[in-house]
Amino acid sequence: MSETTTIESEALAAIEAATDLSALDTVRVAELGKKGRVSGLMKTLGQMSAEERQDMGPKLNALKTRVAAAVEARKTVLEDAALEADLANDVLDMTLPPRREPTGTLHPVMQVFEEIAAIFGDMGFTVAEGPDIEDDWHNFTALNFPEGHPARETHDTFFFHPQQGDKPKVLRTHTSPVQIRTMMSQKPPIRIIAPGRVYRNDWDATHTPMFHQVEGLVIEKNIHMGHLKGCLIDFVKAFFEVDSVEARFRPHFFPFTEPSAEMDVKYTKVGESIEIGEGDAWMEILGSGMVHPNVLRNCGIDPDDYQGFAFGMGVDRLAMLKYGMPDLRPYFEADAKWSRHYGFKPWLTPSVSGGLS
Ligand code: 2NM
Repeated sequence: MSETTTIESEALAAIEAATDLSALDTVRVAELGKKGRVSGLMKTLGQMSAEERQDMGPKLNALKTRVAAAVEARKTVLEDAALEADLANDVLDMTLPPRREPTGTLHPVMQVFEEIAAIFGDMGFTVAEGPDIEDDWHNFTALNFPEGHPARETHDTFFFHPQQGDKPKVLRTHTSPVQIRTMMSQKPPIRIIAPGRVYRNDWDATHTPMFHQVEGLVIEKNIHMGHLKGCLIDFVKAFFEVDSVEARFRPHFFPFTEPSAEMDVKYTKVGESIEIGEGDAWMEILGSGMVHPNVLRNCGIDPDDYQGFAFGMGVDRLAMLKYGMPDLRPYFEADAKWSRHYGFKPWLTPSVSGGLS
């Protein structure tokens, strides 16, 4: 009997002394487990006489119950203490944003659209838009492409099936029809850029059947080639975020401008990437020219009163140049890894004063 009292008092002391749940469980196993001391006492019942068993059975059972109850009681205390400790540590930072930052990104082409709009916006241009499906007149005729003129064939046009003998509609091959619509519907002075998708039936390593352009148009009194050059040099400096750019305007032909010029800028190759502004090689960056008098007349503007300049650039290639993307194909593959690498935070709107990129 004294052995049972010793075991009980030792067990209860060990239970009280357990300071965490795993220490308590060690005590429980040592006393109540299969090979535990209390279980050992229970096994002695088997060797007892019937009378002894009648006396000791209830006593040992009661002891086992008391020890088990002590374990449960201690467990509750320790669990409560653990919860209190967790709650004390679990500080809620009310300054954290209520939503996680979005994981989606802005496509580099859209970022470059925004940057270009910010730069020309600072120079007093507004953004104009028009339909992707155009008629022959807005896409070609008004722009001084004569019927059957070979320049029409250089555009690899996508034609729709003609409806009731009409001339077929086309997917616009450039955003110039937006300039035509603007000149038809607004009085000068005009300063617009037209960003958007354009379509040509051409698909190889450097051409996709849909690509992105920004064109621009200025119509005012006494506008000349000097305005064109100053405007475009300022644009290139702002876009590539450099203090100086060496540029040249190389004569070219477009049906809708006269004279026409392509703008080249000096660049340097630094390893795999390219730095625009200075260097030993020329890179073509955009097309431009003084709006052809026929185009002005087609839109109801008297070329003796108003002159204008216009320009156009391929945004996909500008984005590749600025952001060091070596390949055009991933633009259209929606690869999340590529988007995370080259994409932009969609809530950071570019501005010339606040930072473009
Ligand atoms: C270019 C290059 C040069 C252009 C001309 C016109 C319009 F409508 F005023 F005649 N819009 N865009 C133009 C001029 C576009 O893209 C390479």
